[in-house]
Amino acid sequence: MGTILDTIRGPADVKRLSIEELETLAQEIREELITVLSETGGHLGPNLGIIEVTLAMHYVFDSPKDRFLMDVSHQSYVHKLLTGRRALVKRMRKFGGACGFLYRFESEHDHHGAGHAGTALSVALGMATARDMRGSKENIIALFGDAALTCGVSFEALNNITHCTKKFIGILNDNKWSISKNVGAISNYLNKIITHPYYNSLHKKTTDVLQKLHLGDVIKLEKKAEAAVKGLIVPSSLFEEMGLHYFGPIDGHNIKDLIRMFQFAKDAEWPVILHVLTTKGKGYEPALARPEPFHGCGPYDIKTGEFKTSNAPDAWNKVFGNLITKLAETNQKLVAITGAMSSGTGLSGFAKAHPKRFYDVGIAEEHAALFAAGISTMGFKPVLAIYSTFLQRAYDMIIHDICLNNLPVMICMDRSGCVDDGPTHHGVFDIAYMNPVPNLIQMQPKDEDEFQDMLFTMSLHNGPSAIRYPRGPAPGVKIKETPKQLEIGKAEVIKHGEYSDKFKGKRVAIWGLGNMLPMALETAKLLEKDGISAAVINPRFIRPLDTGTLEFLGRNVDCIATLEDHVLRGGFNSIVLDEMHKLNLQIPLVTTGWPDEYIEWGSIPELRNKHHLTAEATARKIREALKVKKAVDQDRNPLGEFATV
Ligand SMILES: Cc1ncc(C[n+]2csc(CCOP(=O)(O)OP(=O)(O)O)c2C)c(N)n1
Repeated sequence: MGTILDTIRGPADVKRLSIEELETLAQEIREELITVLSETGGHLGPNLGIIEVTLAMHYVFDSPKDRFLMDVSHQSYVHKLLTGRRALVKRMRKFGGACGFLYRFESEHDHHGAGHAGTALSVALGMATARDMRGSKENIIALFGDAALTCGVSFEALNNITHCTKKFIGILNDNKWSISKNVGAISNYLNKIITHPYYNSLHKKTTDVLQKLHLGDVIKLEKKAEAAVKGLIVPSSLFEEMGLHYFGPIDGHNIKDLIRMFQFAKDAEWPVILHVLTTKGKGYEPALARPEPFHGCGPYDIKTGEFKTSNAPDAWNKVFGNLITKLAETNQKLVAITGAMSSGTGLSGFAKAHPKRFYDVGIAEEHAALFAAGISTMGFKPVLAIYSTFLQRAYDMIIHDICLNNLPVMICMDRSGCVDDGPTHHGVFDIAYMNPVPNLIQMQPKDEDEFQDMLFTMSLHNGPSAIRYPRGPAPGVKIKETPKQLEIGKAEVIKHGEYSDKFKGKRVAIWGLGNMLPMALETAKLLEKDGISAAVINPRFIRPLDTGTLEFLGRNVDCIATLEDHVLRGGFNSIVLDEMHKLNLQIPLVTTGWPDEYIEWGSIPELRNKHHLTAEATARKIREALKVKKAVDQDRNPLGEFATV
């Protein structure tokens, strides 16, 4: 027998259901998500928690005319299922499948793509303001989590709402969890509301009143009526003082109550904040028991909730966590700071081992960078561990506070390079944005052991330093007992080539940055089969670049190649090209990296293949470059000899 979910082609099909049918549909969606995500992985916990809220939103409002904004938008899977994207959701985050976030180019129901936290309220306010300017009537609804209130930008929006519009609907989805347990004073404040004796005693009364507000009633929210409803709901001075009309807490799993409250908000002529309580992972025992790993997870066994793991070596983030925890044992000045990503950055172990030197500041990268700057001025060594993509938020603080003041902050950029989440999460801009900043050194390790040496070197460096490393398994090399201090700005020649005249015209030096070094070695092997001699270099330092090694090689080979897990525009290659120009090295530069576009989601091998980040493609380009150089040199020199550079 077909399910109700089978009949849902779009929001119109949701609107014709009874409450009982909506409740059945909620259950079917739960089962669908648990099953699909057990194969694909994805944001299971947040989506299981938001099913009833999303159903009620589609029941009351008219998407796509009415606009739904979702903060981070990792909780948008249910919305996708209700807007004709069930087949895409079955291939969640896979190459050619659904984007794991709202994505404007995927559906007319997605009005703003996001993946970073704290954007929904401001974008929604922009839309509401534009609606008022053009005189149209659509509803703008911003759904944001309790952890979005740890982002300063959310407060910038709240502060601005009454100044811009009279009609605005915010739904605060409070499940007490960020990825880990939510932190900070706002979180405590929300908890106070929930545990307020008022709430418990009045909750039943509230529900009774809501029952009386008949479905389909158009409630004209006169001041009196508002007061009547509000009297039964715990007041919140935080929102009220900002001129916002707060209603809550509301049971976020009671579809009937939600529909009535949303209808009420729809008819209100004031900015409204609805405080909805939900349970992350609702309906799936393993996700309830372990909300943190099930926030965003890989494939799992449905019955046991165990994750399907591979035998790959430890991931870079885990290696980082272990190394920095170990380093903090001997260096009592090390302090680790995370912006709500303690497990993601691998710092959970550090938090346990050194609780007095660990700070989770919430989703507040700008604050985290300033906080680190402050700490560093008092003789401590802050380790600012933030994903490359989220660090974009703190760029001004890096330039204006950390580097201008030449402060010894260790900036550790996880997820540098492409990741499977897609364009919101790729860390492919950090070389470009770090390169122009004075005083900063930046590096990337080739393996775990060098990672240890680099962290050690950073811990001894008396100025700002940054290190980038990717997502996924590290190579799996053994880490030596005692780290070694590296010479700043010195590259490592992994393999020398033949530089003699015997190979003239057939010599290349390949610089493989960090996780691209194995591809550089593979490229060298392919070229050697054709009699081309290839040197392979591990740059170690992006800034300062080892210009001595570059010059030596540049004067002894016929072509230089760079490989990087970063966009080509402004990437490592452009630093090399710049130096080649200064050194007057007139030989071709072959570049491999990501093109000048937003890269989609999918597995890393699929993405690399599609965008030609492969050894084969690099070798092909090098052969071409050598051919062109030969032709040009012969043209320049009628005797047919190669011009020496
Ligand atoms: C700027 C930024 N920093 C960090 C993250 C990583 N992140 C993704 S979801 C999330 C927690 C969101 O919690 P909340 O807003 O309460 O929504 P919930 O997951 O509970 O539904 C975090 C920290 C991010 N997406 N953006």
